[in-house]
Amino acid sequence: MNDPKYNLLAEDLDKQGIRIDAIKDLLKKQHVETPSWGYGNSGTRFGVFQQPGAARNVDERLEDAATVHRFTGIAPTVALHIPWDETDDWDGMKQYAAELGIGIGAINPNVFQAQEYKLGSVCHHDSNIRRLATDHMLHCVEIMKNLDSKLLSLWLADGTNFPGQANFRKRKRWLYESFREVHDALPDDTRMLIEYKFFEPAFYHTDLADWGTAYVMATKLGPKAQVLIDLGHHPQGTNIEFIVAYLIDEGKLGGFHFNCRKFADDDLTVGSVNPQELFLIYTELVAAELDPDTDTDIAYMIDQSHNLKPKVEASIQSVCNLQTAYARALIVNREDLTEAQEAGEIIDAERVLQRAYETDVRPLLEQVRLEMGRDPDPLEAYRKSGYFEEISRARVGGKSQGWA
Ligand code: PSV
Ligand code: MN
Repeated sequence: MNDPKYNLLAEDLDKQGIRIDAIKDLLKKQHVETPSWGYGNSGTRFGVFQQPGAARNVDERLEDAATVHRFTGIAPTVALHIPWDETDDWDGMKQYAAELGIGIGAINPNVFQAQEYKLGSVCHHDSNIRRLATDHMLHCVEIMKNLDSKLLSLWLADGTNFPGQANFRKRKRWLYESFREVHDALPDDTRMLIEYKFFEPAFYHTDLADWGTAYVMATKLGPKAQVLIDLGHHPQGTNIEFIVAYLIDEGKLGGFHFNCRKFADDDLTVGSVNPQELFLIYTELVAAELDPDTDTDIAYMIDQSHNLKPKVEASIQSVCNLQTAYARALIVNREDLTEAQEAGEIIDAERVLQRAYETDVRPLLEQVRLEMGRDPDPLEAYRKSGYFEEISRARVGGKSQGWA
């Protein structure tokens, strides 16, 4: 028997002409990728903290990602960062991931950590460094082929810290030259996602500073290039839902990195500080998803590497927050919204959104999880499973993966 709260919600939606079964189907198809780098020890630039049970190697990172999927049911892939997740046995990795019940998602080249990249990677004034960075990206394209990955996710730390430090226009052209080579090496059924960041680690300028710069590059490169929005990478006050709508309408939104911009390097829980903003972002995403004339293929990924919260729990919490935002956006009464918009009724339009946002979607999500064969409360179920105690006991020694 269904929970009475679920039945009430179904009735209310039905009265509005919204079919709960269709919503449940979409919720069951939701796909959120988690990052391998979210499972190893990490920190801030002031220090790296050791967490009990933190993954020490790529196998353990895959195991944690699979655990998040086991309890949430909607996180079936893991993104890799190269060279952090480099191996000489890609087939073995693919097989191990499959045994764990997950697949490999986006491949993220790292052209920011090696000493050579101190003054930039593909925007460096020295052509040897640019070659090194481009070759690394091409190497990642080969890895994609080995792993059947369809996404190359590119973020550059390139930028400058001082006026006059470098020639902006030359850097722009070098960036394009390198991305051109990478774009052309990509198999036709794959995409490169271009991620921008307004600041950090460079603070005077960054070479891909905002959605506009990423959009120009993606457009010049061609159909295999799209823009990736990382929620952490904007100036405070930016209206991200507008960027989402704009890029979707241009066919150029390819991916998302979810987190929270209250923390500069993007590592806070998505939806914890500003759940309403997340709901408004999802409202735009769902609008496109429901529009038969709009073709979207957006890769939803979390980009968080927690150093205070236990990592697997934080990932489960984040995935569940995304599920909540999606559910709320799905129950927006689109007809009423359009009617209010077209009548110029601002208060009514806002009330349509509020009605969905203020709805308690927990009974719906619990029902969906039960129907998917999962526990209705993924976090509690994880806590009771003993996984954390087991990894805390087993994973001693080893070292943190990237930031130490
Ligand atoms: C950079 O801040 C970023 O958002 C990029 O996506 C990186 O690949 C990731 O974080 C991990 O450092
Ligand atoms: Mn990111």
